[in-house]
Amino acid sequence: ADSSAERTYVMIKPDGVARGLIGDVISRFENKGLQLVAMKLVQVTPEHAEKHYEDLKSKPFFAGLVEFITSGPVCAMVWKGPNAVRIGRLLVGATNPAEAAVGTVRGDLAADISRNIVHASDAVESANHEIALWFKDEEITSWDLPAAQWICE
Ligand code: DGT
Ligand code: DGI
Repeated sequence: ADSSAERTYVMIKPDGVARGLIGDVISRFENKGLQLVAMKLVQVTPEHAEKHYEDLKSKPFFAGLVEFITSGPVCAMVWKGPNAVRIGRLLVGATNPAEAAVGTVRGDLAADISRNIVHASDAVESANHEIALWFKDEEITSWDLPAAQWICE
């Protein structure tokens, strides 16, 4: 498989949008060398939020998580590039901002686990599942990153 074609689902949550951090988060992904192939602002419904977080249904914080994620628009994106999933998780940092390394989105910009600004898929399989949940095929663009030859061999 061509690892340069790997894609990941990244979402700036309502706290990140409300705090004016969309540009900061996007810059980090652009500067790293990943390619933005789809993006939209979405007011999430509770049904859709429950699907996105279905793995966490049994957690005590599930209701609060759904309430939070539906409380304002999110910025839904698909990023592409070599090891996009792993690199996305690296840029985002540990789930708990109190444990996230400085230099990551959560390490630099967040303080509480329930307001951690951004989501990034944790595996290739979940990325494919999440991309299909959030985007129609025709919403995902295909374009050439002019700098690609300077980013990967
Ligand atoms: P994400 O990107 O929001 O799907 O989260 P992940 O993949 O970084 O973290 P994951 O799937 O291991 O855990 C899901 C959520 O469960 C996480 O955002 C916070 C919560 N969680 C995980 N481990 C703990 C824990 O030890 N204590 C508490 N209170 N919550 C936890
Ligand atoms: O993939 P992550 O977002 O890093 O983490 P996850 O899939 O384990 O959890 C999804 C989100 O749920 C996470 O980003 C923040 C929230 N969350 C996780 N654990 C807790 C939590 N929210 C609260 N209030 N309390 C938690 O323990």
